[in-house]
Amino acid sequence: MSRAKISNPVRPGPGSDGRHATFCRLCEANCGLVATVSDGRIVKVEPDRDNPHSQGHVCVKGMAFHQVTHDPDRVLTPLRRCGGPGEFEPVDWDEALTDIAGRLRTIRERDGGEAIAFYVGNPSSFATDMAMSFGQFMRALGTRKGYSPGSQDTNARYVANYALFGAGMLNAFPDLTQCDFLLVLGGNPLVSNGSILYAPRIRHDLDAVAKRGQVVVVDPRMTETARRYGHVPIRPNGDVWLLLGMLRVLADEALFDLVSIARNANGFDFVKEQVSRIEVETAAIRCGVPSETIRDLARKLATTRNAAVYGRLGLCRGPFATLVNALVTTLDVVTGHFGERRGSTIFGHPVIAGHDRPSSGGYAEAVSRIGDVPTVARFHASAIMPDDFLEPGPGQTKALMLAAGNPMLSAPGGEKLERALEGLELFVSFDFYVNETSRFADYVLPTTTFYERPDVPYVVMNALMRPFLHYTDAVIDPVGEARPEHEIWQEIVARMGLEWPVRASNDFPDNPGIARMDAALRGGPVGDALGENEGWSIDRLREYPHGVMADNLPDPTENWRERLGNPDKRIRLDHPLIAGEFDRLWAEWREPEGLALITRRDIRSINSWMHNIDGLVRSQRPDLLVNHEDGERLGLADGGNARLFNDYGELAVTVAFTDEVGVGTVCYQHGFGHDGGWQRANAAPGKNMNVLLALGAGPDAIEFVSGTTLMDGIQVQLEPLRNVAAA
Ligand SMILES: Nc1nc2c(c(=O)[nH]1)N[C@H]1C(S)=C(S)[C@@H](COP(=O)(O)OP(=O)(O)OC[C@H]3O[C@@H](n4cnc5c(=O)[nH]c(N)nc54)[C@H](O)[C@@H]3O)O[C@H]1N2
Ligand SMILES: Nc1nc2c(c(=O)[nH]1)N[C@H]1C(S)=C(S)[C@@H](COP(=O)(O)OP(=O)(O)OC[C@H]3O[C@@H](n4cnc5c(=O)[nH]c(N)nc54)[C@H](O)[C@@H]3O)O[C@H]1N2
Ligand code: SF4
Ligand SMILES: [Mo]
Repeated sequence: MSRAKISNPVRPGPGSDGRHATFCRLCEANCGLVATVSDGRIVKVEPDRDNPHSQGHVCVKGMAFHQVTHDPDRVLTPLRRCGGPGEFEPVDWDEALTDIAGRLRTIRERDGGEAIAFYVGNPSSFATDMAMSFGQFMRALGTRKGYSPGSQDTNARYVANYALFGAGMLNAFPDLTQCDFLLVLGGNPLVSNGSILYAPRIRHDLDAVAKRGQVVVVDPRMTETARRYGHVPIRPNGDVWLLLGMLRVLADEALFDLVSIARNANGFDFVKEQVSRIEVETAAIRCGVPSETIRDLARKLATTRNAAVYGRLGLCRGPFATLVNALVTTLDVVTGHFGERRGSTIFGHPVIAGHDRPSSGGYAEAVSRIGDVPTVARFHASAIMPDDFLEPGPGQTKALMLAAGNPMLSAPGGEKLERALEGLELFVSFDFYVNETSRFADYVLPTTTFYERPDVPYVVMNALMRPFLHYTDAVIDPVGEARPEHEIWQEIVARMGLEWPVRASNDFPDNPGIARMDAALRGGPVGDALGENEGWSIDRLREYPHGVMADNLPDPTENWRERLGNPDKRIRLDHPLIAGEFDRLWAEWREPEGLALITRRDIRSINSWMHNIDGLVRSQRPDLLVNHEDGERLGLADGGNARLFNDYGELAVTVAFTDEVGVGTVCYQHGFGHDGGWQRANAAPGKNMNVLLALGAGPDAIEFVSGTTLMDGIQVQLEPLRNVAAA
């Protein structure tokens, strides 16, 4: 067949002309791509049909990414602030690094390492060398103060993992390959392509589940996924009641799988006791899902052999986010759908030694200077960041190292965060754009895009549903003066006269991240034990440019209990942290008032970026979705402008009437409101919705146990805005 020949590129070597098999690193799907290089530039990108995992699946973002690599607005030399925010002049590397190293040394000697904070953003998860070396950079500087988007994303799931499994980073996910009933809560995989769910062809997987059985999507919005498979509308943050209602049905109708529970879990009596405190009818009223639907869902889950409950982002940003995540797992456990059976919720194929151990991301290893909020996976809650930068005292942040993040648009903070960033003594951003955050930096140092670095799909390697392994070389050499992050960091450390904490590896002397990955792979359950057997190493993966379905991975449902961090190797349903959250629920839950705001994603965007690509951004309309009834009641006009506001902030929005959201819910796309060095993005409509978020460690700002920013279902008000342009 000619296809194999056409799309079977060899590895021409970084920068060489020809076709390079590689993979996209924008989201967890890591789809295979084939990039054609001519004269050092990527001139064409195709889906890699020979990638045995993604099998030719891609989305519009992956097909357009080379336009970022070759974007005329890309930062290609180091930039130094020379005026107000966003005013920069080019500076040479040597001068920039010498000045940065000198100023860091002064701050460190005067105020200690904790005066240097890091913010490491989402794209770092998809860059092995960055993900695996920023911790080394922090160690070299003597600081443990890291911020990340975790408190806008996964924290609550990690804390639930910690309580249930004794290991924060040990993620479970639905095994779609054999699942016959899937209940999705707060995820929109047809747009996001799945999160904590490594399945690039996810539509095919979900179609197959639906064909064998049923997929039901619980979401306040009729999402793309809900529309295709089946929708149960819910009030924002109502899930805690839906899940408790389902558990109550199981109790009333004796539908628990007692044998499986006895085998796998502790604390079942505690669960029954909590569940006995709520009637199904009360739960139904609180979540806005009819009691008959709650009963049907519970029965269906209990009586389908291969079934799973999957909750994601929409369950991770409410006032009881950790409890809700724990209840998702509890439902699986008490119906016999956890761990031990393919087609249920499982841990992935273990690939890398220690990837999911408590030491690679535990809980509460430190607390924040302000508010005593526990760290999750070693990161602090973003809602604390402005106060930490502004409030004097021991440990106050004086210098910020920002890598691959844009907290001005992605985290809470608004004008206060602006002030906090401007007040820093030193602020260095590692990015290939000047974004809304780095416009406040003293330096923006140009880094490489994914086409300019070697990689493995590191972040998904502990969530393998299918046994896939992949490695890519860099496709092209760094563009302009761009350099990989780890190289810049090592250079800064050297110029400070400090030691890089890890010795260079003989096999990958120039890349500590890939070296660490290689060691973890080779020493792990499928590794070659450093050449002792036929297992995997990065070198061997090099022989498979499209990636490979590995044949020697253990079945993830065997010995799965051994992966639990709890010493008795059982799931703990009654951890004190969960019990505490139940107490809080019974004491603190209040009927929400007013309009509740939620977020949506678009297939053409990735968080706050990719908006400089005209072909992706020109057709996007980040309008506020408002139910017709609410719109009319509030005197709004479809397509008209409105003021969206609450106690914390306000923004002008364009309103679109819809039936997609129910009465009482409004929905906006995050990541807009551009004002950086990206010309096309700046011209796009849309505002920064995160100015509406509360700050600090109080109960209106975060869910304390996980530091989660309260972001979904927050209370807002709306009023017509006439004669003012919203966009
Ligand atoms: N195209 C695209 N893909 C992406 C991204 C992107 O920006 N664009 N971002 C990537 C990232 S960083 C992540 S973390 C993943 C996230 O991927 P997913 O976890 O799939 O998250 P979302 O697509 O945001 O979907 C969350 C859903 O939760 C719903 N929701 C909000 N509040 C509630 C609630 O209280 N209860 C329930 N049941 N649902 C609620 C929202 O309406 C939304 O449909 O996507 C990744 N993929
Ligand atoms: N209201 C609301 N807010 C949200 C969300 C939401 O659903 N609603 N979602 C949240 C979620 S899940 C997430 S993950 C966060 C994301 O929030 P952040 O991680 O803070 O920000 P991003 O939008 O991902 O910004 C990424 C930046 O990294 C740069 N970048 C891209 N690749 C690289 C690279 O390889 N190296 C370097 N050095 N830089 C690179 C880009 O140019 C861009 O400037 O947003 C969160 N914020
Ligand atoms: S779904 Fe799109 S953005 Fe995500 S990895 Fe695939 S091509 Fe890239
Ligand atoms: Mo995310």
